[in-house]
Amino acid sequence: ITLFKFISYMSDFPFPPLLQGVQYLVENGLLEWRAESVAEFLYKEEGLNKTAIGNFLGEREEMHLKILKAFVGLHEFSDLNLVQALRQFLWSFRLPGEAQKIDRMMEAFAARYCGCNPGVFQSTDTCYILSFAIIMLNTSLHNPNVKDKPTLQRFVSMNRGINNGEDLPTELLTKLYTSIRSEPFKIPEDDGNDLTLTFFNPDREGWLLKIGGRVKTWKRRWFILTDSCLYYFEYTTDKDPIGIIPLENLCVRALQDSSKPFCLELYNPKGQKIKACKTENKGRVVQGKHQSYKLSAASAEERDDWIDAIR
Ligand code: 4IP
Repeated sequence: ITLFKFISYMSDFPFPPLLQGVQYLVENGLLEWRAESVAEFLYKEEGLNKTAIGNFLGEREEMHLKILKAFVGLHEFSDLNLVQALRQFLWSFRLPGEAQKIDRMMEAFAARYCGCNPGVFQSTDTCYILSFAIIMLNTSLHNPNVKDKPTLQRFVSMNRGINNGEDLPTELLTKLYTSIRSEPFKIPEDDGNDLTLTFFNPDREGWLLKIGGRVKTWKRRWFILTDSCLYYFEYTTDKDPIGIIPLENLCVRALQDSSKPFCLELYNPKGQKIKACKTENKGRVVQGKHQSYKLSAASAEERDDWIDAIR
């Protein structure tokens, strides 16, 4: 799951990252390829990239439509007004930019809202249209580039006749308008997302030398140990790591090496290749190619401290 989060987090990933991540989990028996299971994973698992969730849910394929339906079904909208429900919904992923994707998601939302609140609207179409009107209202009221701010009267008249030819109650529209005016929608930002938090309070961090997997060159890398994972970066200030090594099932030991002093090695006691991932220069995420990771510290004391911390 940590690998998966890393993959989903890399926004420059060239193919739909969540799809690859989900496939990885399914192939390794960590997730069932059923709409309900995938939806629950996307809904509950913390630290996933919400832009990626939005794109994934907006896909047109049949399985994605089912997952979208199941995902929306996990939201409880009973007794919430439409703005409250939209606040909850729009916080659970980031709405994609593509019109057709937005359309599919808002249709699913409207169907769920009406299912939870029978009798509020005459049809799901009404709910769908009003939801769009509210999202547009939010932009008009809170985007500083929009100079002409719609009044309540304009909002009410814009929505005339949308309830199967009839008007919606003015009290309802007033309530929704006031709520949006006093508080804009909170949109999840994926910049500075949870991985930054992950690195905020590490178990240990510092410079180490690391030798390459295939090409045996030593590179100085900034290592962060946290969450049972070892991350390495080119610079201390980098936001994105070059690589991530989940430490589960690995062992660590001190090692003598003829070329570098104070070495330690991460290895798999079963002799298998280590499961890790890294980014190539163009931001593509690939699997690591290390049989073991050989690292060199600046002193014997630092080496031993790393070994203790990793253990
Ligand atoms: C590279 O050598 C670097 O040592 C890489 O380290 C390493 O990747 C590569 O291993 C190795 O070929 P050159 O830069 O001299 O080509 P880094 O990614 O820290 O820059 P790892 O997997 O250690 O990160 P392979 O196995 O990808 O070839």
